[in-house]
Amino acid sequence: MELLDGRALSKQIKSEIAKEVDLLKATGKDIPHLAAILVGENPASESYVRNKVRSCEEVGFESTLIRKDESITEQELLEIVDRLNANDDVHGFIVQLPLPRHIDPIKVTLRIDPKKDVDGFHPNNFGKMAQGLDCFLPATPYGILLLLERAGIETNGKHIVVMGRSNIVGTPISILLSRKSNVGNATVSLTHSRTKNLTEFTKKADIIIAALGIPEFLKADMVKEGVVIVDVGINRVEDSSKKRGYRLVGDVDFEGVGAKASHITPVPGGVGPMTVTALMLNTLKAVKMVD
Ligand code: BQF
Repeated sequence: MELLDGRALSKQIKSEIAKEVDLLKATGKDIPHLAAILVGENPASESYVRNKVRSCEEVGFESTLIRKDESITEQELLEIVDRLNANDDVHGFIVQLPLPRHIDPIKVTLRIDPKKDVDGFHPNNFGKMAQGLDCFLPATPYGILLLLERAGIETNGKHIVVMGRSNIVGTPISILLSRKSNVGNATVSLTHSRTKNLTEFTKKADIIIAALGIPEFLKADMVKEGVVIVDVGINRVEDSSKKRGYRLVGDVDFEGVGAKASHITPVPGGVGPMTVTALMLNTLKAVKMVD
């Protein structure tokens, strides 16, 4: 079994981005600037936003974190989005999800200028993605494509089973992998909570993308020998032996499935870092779009 080391690959791609930023700086071009809006105090969201700010520092981007109390109204949040849309100093921005229940994430996403939508969640970008047009790809699917590409994993003609149909992972990655393109040309089965006989699909899969959000759901007896596993899950499970009181596990039983897999992403250190790096690539793309 070979580990698909997202942390190592991220580091490499970030050093490539840093070189490009040095070149931008040397030629008097704009320094890429990413802004993030964080509402409330969800510990996981705080850690994700910290990762993004730290990555900006590593690649030489400017970053701005806008923190708001969870009592902020939807209208106030929309006004911040308008302000960032109009601010020429900010090339791209994200609204960290999830949002408090009284704020409609769809309404907020629709308000983001598609040219600054570095998360690729606006229907304008999603539609372009589905049609194979140039756009911001959603960060996690983009990170997965980079990981498969750089690891030299062939997708052409392969049977890929995607588990989970969310708008941010399962649905877009299934579209991307079936496109007529590099790291595409696969035959994709998109499975979900209503899929009957799931194991009949997973046992035939050459590659499995697990993004269903259930800790250690995929077991060894559900996969064939030599399968490639991409584990998108990030689940906190109680663990009193850790000083934080929990540990992170994916949607895949790493020990059992890993023993049969040809390649597998670890959690942490697999898809997660690639997601953040893909966001950096989208921000670099956003700068190039303005000048
Ligand atoms: C790692 C995310 C679910 C819902 C909203 C590195 C991240 C995570 C893990 C990270 C994620 C997940 C992010 C690791 C951003 C990925 O070492 O394994 C980085 O920061 N992520 C997010 O912004 O929103 C989410 C998952």
